[in-house]
Amino acid sequence: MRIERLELRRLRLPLVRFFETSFGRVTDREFLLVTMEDDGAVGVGECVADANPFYSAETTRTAWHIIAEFIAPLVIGRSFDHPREIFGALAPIRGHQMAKAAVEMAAWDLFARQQGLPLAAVLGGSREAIASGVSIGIQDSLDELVERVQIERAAGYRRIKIKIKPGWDVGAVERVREACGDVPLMVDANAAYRLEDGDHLARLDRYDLMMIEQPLDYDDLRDHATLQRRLTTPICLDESIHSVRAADEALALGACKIINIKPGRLGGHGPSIAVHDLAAHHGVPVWHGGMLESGIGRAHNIHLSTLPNFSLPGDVAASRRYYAPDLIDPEIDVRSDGTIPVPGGLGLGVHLVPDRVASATLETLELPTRP
Ligand code: OSB
Ligand code: MG
Repeated sequence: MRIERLELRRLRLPLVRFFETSFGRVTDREFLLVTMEDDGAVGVGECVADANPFYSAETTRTAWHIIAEFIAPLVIGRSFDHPREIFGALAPIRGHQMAKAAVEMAAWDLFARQQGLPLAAVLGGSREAIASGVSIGIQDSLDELVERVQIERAAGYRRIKIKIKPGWDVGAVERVREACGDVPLMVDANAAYRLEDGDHLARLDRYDLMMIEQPLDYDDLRDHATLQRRLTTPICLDESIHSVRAADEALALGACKIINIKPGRLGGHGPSIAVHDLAAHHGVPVWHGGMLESGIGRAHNIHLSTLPNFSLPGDVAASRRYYAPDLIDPEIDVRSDGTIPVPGGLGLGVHLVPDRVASATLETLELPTRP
């Protein structure tokens, strides 16, 4: 595979429904698409950085800068035998995992198409459908929260995650348990608590939650390890697992019992497979997180979720929960049993609808830039 050209595109899409986490409410989503070309073959990746640096330090504009000025010169005109070489080729650039992932993942799609294979096969996955869960944001009232949980359960989703923050935590879980019984339930705090809140968080232990995701600070493994010893509920780490090494340290410290894998947070499919394998080696299950992706990122997530240690339902749900219409055709849909079939065909197995992409586009850049 020889990377001839990249196209960078910044887009914005309105969300079907607002999404609120401990770091705020969003009503639309800004993201980048990276298109990679080699001799007429094309691969696409999505950069999951947001317009703001609240979930991670990266933004759509830092990713644009890093891809255009630093990543493109390292890959354009170069040949790679396999896309797993790309992340290593980007090692001179410190951090900026989401920028790296967008390019790396486009290369996996391109490579799979050139090989005449579905992306899942190239990634090493085998299942033909994935188990799907949903992430439900903070609502305006507990009644609305219960209503959302009921709607998603009726749609078939295999587990429910609710976002929590101080003031919207134990009471919200109690209310959902009262109204919805023993649904498979977990919570995600997006780093909203401190170790001093340990006694308060331990009140969640009585609700039989599958896990509590990222209760403490985004880069804090030590306090998570301390907190895990005080909780019976398993801790799952999201934000903290920003590299294969961080995963290794978290497992060594006992900072978590479950890992959320997001290829954007780790630098692409290559490092995600490494974390998947490492967790499996420790007997730790993983599941696939979500970043409110458009159809391109969503399709990448589905293919990656076919690896064997993705043994818990993830946050990869149907397109229509997010965008109407999505950028791709056909959309990603969930079946009534809560599974999503892996798109067939070559590479991602989905295609962009050009006029939808055009109307969502804010700016584009071709690399190398034309004189
Ligand atoms: O913490 O998992 C998270 C969305 C944006 C940023 C961070 C997170 C999320 C979600 C939504 O929970 C997952 C999804 O439905 O895509
Ligand atoms: Mg999370």
